[in-house]
Amino acid sequence: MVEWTDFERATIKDIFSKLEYDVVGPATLARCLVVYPWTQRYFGKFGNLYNATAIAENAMVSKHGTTILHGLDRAVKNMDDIKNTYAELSVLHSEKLHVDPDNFKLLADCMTIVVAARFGSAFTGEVQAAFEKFMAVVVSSLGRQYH
Ligand code: HNI
Repeated sequence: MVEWTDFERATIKDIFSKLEYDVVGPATLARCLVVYPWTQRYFGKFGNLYNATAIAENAMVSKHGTTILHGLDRAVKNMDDIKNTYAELSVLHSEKLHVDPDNFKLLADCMTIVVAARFGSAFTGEVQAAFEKFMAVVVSSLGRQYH
């Protein structure tokens, strides 16, 4: 069971309440697909991922990025039980989608960069620490059902 300080709880709620899911989600997934091109292999049916511009303009990437953000929203709303909240999603990524769990961390890193860019100087070291802790719990929970 993960312990959260009042500051961490407040910071996570605050960040997500200010994020536009349909902007940050697409930007995060697009960045992941550009920076770590091997992650494209899971999105074969998304069509043109030929270069950074194609990825940024790909409507399926945008839609799925938004879906991922809504997936994260469930963790924000269940901070005391992220592991169980993600049990089914972990099984899906493991058994059906066969996503290498190392990729969760890569996506989390991309999201940190996107969020940092949007928050600017408000994204202090303490805020980053809280955000990265939250994402680490997400990554670990999504990887729970792998064996
Ligand atoms: Ni992920 C589907 C959430 C990381 C590849 N993913 C989903 C869905 C959610 C979701 C929600 C929709 C499930 C459903 O249809 O019931 N994914 C998340 C979250 C993270 C994450 C919260 C990490 C923070 N997924 C990743 C990563 C990859 C990935 C890193 C691959 C590199 N996910 C997929 C694929 C699908 C998917 C592929 C199915 C897409 C589709 O449209 O069929």
